[in-house]
Amino acid sequence: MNRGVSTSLVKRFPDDFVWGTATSSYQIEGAASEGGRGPSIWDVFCATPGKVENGESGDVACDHYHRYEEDVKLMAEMGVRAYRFSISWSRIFSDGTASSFNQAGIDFYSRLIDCCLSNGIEPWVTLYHWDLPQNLQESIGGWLSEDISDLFAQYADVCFQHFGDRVTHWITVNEAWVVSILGHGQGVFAPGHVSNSEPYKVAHNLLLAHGKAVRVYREKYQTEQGGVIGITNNCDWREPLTESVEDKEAAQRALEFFLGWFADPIYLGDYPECMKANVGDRLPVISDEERELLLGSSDFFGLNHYTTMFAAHAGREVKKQAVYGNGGLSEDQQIDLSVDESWLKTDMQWAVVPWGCRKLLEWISDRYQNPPIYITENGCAYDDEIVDGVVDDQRRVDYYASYLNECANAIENGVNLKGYFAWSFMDNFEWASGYDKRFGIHHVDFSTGVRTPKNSAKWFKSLLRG
Ligand code: GBH
Repeated sequence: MNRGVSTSLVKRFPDDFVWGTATSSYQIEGAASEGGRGPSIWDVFCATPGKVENGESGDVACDHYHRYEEDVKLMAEMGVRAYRFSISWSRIFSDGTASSFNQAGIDFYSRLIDCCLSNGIEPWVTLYHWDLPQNLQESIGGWLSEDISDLFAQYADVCFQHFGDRVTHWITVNEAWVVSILGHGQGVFAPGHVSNSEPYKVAHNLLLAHGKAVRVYREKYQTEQGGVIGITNNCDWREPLTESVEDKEAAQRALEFFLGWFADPIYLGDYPECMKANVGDRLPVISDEERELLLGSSDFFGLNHYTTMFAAHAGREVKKQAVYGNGGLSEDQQIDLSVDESWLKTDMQWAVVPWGCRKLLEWISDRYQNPPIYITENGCAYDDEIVDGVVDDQRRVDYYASYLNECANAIENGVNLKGYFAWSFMDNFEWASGYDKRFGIHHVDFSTGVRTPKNSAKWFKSLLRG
């Protein structure tokens, strides 16, 4: 283990830097039909043949619903100060609407929050990490509906009301890009739609949902409760393939389509120009009223980052690429993506490119006037096994050490990075990839539920002790 590196590494982060780990409800909780929980679009997607690897689902997952105390203790043992988890909307409102309010759902999250606090861990709560109540999909069309943003705000309101006395860090929506592109463009995630126009509508409604939830928080709770609220977006870095002006513009365009799509409306008041030009009337127009709702609606910049690709200008004829590797609706972007064959790859086949993380942080800092940034997810999948009670995941340790090194470089270059959450606290249900892809710093034996800290968890512990 790399202890020498770790002690000098941690000193390059400010004293009040927030160190945490992250999970999401559907990926870990299990207890799918317990405690009054209604079905979500992921239950239905998993039950659809051919959608998820080995036909797996989150029915049991890590059984965190029953084992949360043990999990929080393992976090405390590691020395992290924060735990980012998400609330399952259909545990709070089983059919998605206020008339189906479920006290048992409130009680579960209330116990979890108390457990975090009594272990010295700050809860960072995400309100939407993809598990939309199935009834809202069926009855109104889910994120395509004009009504969805108000329903989300009502659900958020109830969460603030019940948990806001103890939760002071809120994230409205996790990765609107994934919901839009993977859920409604490529159809590889729930609800499984394939379209080149739905993603833009869905994205617009997700932004409005975020904005309306923030407005409720600010008007009714924030002053009294003194918390902060923001949105978390995901972005892979895009490096120009060559020094040509065309490729540099292509990489910039790719970043604006990826992250600017969601961050520009919030920080700059409108969608990026290149999106308006290329997407035309499939891109909704942000009205004056909506601009006012969105502009300045995030107290911090939440960022999930995993990997990097080269971007090149593709002209009119864009090669059809593998579903997972085409970076969205690539034909709208006129982008060709590629990777360097020499880059290491994780089990997701995502390239390990630490400097891409620094460049992305610097890009965000430049474009959005140096906002406070929290990396709310970063990590990698490797399937290292337990041997004699030890999981020697050196590749994961190397990944974290190298990405954190670039985070420290970014801070030294003036980026206002204030926290970092490792994805994930434990191996879990990796969506369409099922249980094969292990992102945890704790190993989970899915037949027994037994958790084992991997060497990466021990590495974090020694890092944080420094
Ligand atoms: C996150 O999304 C999710 O928030 C989390 O729930 C999930 O478990 C975790 O990541 C791990 O997957 O195929 O080379 O083009 C990740 C978002 C978007 C990151 C697509 C990688 C594709 C890289 N991902 N991107 S590539």
